[in-house]
Amino acid sequence: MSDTTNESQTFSAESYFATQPQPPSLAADIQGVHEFIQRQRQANRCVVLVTSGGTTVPLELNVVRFLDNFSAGTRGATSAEYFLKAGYAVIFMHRQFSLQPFSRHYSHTTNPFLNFLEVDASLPSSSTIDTAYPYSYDPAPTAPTPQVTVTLAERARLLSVLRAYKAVHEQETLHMLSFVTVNEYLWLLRAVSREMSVLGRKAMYYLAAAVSDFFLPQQRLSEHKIQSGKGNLSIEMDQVPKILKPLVSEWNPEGFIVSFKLETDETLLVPKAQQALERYGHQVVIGNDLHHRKYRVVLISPAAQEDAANQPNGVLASQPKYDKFWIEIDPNQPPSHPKEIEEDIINELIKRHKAWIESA
Ligand code: PAZ
Repeated sequence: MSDTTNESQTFSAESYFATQPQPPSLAADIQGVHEFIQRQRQANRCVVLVTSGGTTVPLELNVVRFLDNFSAGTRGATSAEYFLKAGYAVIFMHRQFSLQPFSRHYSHTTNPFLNFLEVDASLPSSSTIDTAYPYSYDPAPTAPTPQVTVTLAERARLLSVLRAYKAVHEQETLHMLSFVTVNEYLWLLRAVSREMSVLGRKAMYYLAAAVSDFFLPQQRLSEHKIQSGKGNLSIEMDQVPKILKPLVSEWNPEGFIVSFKLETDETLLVPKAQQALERYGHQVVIGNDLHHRKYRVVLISPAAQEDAANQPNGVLASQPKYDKFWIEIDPNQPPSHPKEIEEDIINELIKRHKAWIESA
């Protein structure tokens, strides 16, 4: 099928929000964010918005097919835990069903939690129990209650994850929001950013989600499933507006903003990250390449400018415009105590955020 779509246009953030539909759940989502931020303000906490996971771009209104962006949500979920550990309150805005703080340790693909559970050996064998109570939550009252325990080797780790998880719940410092499409992501980002502006410099943005650069405006979407059988499919997509621009200049100019740049060609990391800083004027761009992202990243930020008055001859030598700060860990981590690069990234960012608040 040939489905050549016409009339592509360039969307500014303003024209995007004027023409693309607001998600039905937005008002309720933002009410929850508003209340969360009020509580954190009263507790005098810094709040970080962590975005995580990939966005989709539907190709049909009744969606069967969509374009997706690569991201498991590991960076975001792991980073959120380190922010929480450091005393930050976290708004975790993630792609539905991607990894989440704490539960990520027992992801069904890499580390299924059922592998760490065992049934009390004094009871009948598991096959007997299964036959007696298949998937039942209500065993017969006369039957002995099966005792499920965690394997000895996993107890220490589970305990520390569980304690951190319970503490966060008790303190109510984690607020979850989810999106699927790039449209939901953009509407949420704008609304959450505006809510966070009351925090002034105490607001941090950690934009780790992998956001599509292209989308199909609602007005050009086919209502029903695109039919095959008529040859090639050709779709012209529009560019997603550069959302960092209004975030930095309008929605929360006081916020400490950290964006990510993902490349597959490592030589592009530094120039592309510098280009993003130049264009948007925010605080940090973290460059990472697809294959080494778990072991090596580079933080690019505007260079601190020397004051000419402090120079002996009152003249400044030409200064670099950007600082580069590499963070690396050994890729061969011991399985019992693996170091996570996010720990070092978050420590560095918190140091810089503190300086940013103090320099106000
Ligand atoms: O979620 P994950 O751990 O699999 O991947 C993280 C990442 C590579 C998506 C993230 O670090 C990142 O670079 N996000 C921004 C991607 C972008 O340039 O749009």
